[in-house]
Amino acid sequence: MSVPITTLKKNTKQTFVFTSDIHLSRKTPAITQAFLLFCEQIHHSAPDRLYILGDLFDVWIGDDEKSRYNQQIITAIKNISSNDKTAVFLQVGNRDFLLSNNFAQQANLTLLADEEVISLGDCSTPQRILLCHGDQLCSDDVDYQKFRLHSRTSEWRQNALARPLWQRKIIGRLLRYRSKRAQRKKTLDIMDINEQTVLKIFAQYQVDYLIHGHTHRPQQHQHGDKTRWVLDAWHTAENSLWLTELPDSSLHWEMKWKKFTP
Ligand SMILES: [Mn+2]
Repeated sequence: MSVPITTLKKNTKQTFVFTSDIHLSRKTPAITQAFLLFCEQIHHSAPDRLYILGDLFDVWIGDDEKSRYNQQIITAIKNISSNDKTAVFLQVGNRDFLLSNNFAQQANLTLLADEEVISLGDCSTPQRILLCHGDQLCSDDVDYQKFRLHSRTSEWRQNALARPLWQRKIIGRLLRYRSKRAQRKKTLDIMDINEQTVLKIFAQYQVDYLIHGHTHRPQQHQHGDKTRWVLDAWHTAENSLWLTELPDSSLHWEMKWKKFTP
């Protein structure tokens, strides 16, 4: 298979790539194919870092589900960093929050906390960037936030993972069904980010930029002098945000979409 290679500009210092909400599932082979190709392209174009900001999988019921499908994805991600250049980082999303160390080890990636700050640019005045999946910003969705708090405790986690795989599969399906049904009753505003929560998080982490996914509403927003990038979900196109640090330490941002090949 010939792989189109994105050539990185010469003389750039570092390049980071961000993506999220791929929602990998056996039921959507076009997305799976696009993601496998994306992994190959990242391997070849060799940016310094790839960040996957949550909802890599449409559902994840535990690292112990060793299906051929999951293994194929693990192998593809592992192959990225075999170029000895690209480090891969992963945050969990609301769909795959049971992803854990075992998966991370197999895929040779680093699991990040739900909120992670990175910095880039001039060392005397680096630009600070906050990364998160984005579900924690939707604070108007009170029911979901309650579930989020509850399901992220180690007690909930241990309880859930102690159940046999077949039971977790059924529970996973049930949760997705319930969440879809609940979403139908919620207005679009409730499911979007809350502006006050965003301003609070900018202040809390003292960052200049925020990058997240989850809402599936790709956009570049300004909040005063702060910038917020929202990544798109992979419905019909691959979506990624490329951040390049130029020789003068300034940052160049580019959102890329690539339609799936039919
Ligand atoms: Mn999500």
